[in-house]
This record gives sequence, structure tokens and C-alpha cells, in this order.
Amino acid sequence: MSSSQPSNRPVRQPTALALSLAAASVAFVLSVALAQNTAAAQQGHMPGHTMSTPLSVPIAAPVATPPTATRMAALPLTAQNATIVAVPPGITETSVFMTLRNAGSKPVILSGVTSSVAAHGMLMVTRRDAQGRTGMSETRTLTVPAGRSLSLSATGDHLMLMGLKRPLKVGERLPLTLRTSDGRSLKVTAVVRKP
Ligand SMILES: [Cu+2]
Repeated sequence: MSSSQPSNRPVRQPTALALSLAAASVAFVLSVALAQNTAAAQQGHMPGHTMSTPLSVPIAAPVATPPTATRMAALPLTAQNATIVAVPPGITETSVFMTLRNAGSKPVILSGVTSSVAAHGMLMVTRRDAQGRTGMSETRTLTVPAGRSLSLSATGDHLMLMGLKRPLKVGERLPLTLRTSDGRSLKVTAVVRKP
């Protein structure tokens, strides 16, 4: 009656073993990936802001074959109070403010910003002309000095998102990617706030 059951066992056991080995190796890979993310995240980021090593290829990278993420050191940058300014309906561009702190011993040169909700991003400088008028203009780079902070604000250097693809809601949290001139990137979570 049940004499056929024992003969099934030797077949099932190796299968179960193979499955558990496969599960174990997946778990191992995941734990390595988690450890790497945690190591990057522990470099002093503030609550509400995320930071990670560059896993995506910069869109406008001038090099044909960008270095892999594993060979690039994580940026020593942290972002605080990242804010996307809420704009009235119909307005399709907005400003982005934050304070960037560079804990490293070399300047970090920002060369771009992107967001999935905007067609493109720009780095901006605000300057006062000889007549005392203030105006902003696009700049190719913004520098966070070694061991110092760069404040991106309404009255100074800042970022802009152009060609918003949809209205942004106050309180919404959106990811931004800051890129540097040496091909690294920093992911920042910004909150949409009223000006
Ligand atoms: Cu602006």
C-alpha cells in the first residue's frame, strides 16, 4: 500500500536540498547587497534623505564606458532639508534647495541634476549686477568645498527642474539624482514644500 513512498524520498530530498542551497545563495547575495547599501547609508545621512552609491549610468556621461559602481568610491556628500518648491498649477518649472555637506578632503563638483518628474534639471547661480539687480543664470558646475557645506537657496546657488511632467503635491517626497563631473551620483529624497 504505502510501499511506494520510501522510494520517492531519495528523489525528493536532493531536490529540497538543491532548493535550500539556492535559497541560501540568494540570501547571501542579498545580505551582501544590504551590507553595501547600509555602509553607504551610514556615512552620515540625515533622516528623510537617502544616499547611495551610483547604480545607474549617468544619462549624459561623456565617456563611452562609465566605470562600474564598485570601482567608484561613494561620494562623501550628505544632503539636508532637500526641498522642491511647490508651484501653482500650470507652472512647469521649479527650484530645488538643500544644504550639501562634503565630509571629504577634496571638493565635490556637481555637474547635473535629474528627476523622473522633470524633463531636465539645471544648476543655477544667482548674482547681483552693477545696478543692484539680481538675476539667475545657468552654470555648468557648482562646487561643494572640501570639509564645507554648500547652501542651495532662493537667494543663492540652487537647482531647477524644468519641464515638470505633472503637478507636484505639497508634502510629496521625490527622488533626485545629483551628478558630479567625475561621473558619480548622489540620490537625494526631496520634499515638495510651499515657498
Ligand atoms: Cu532658478
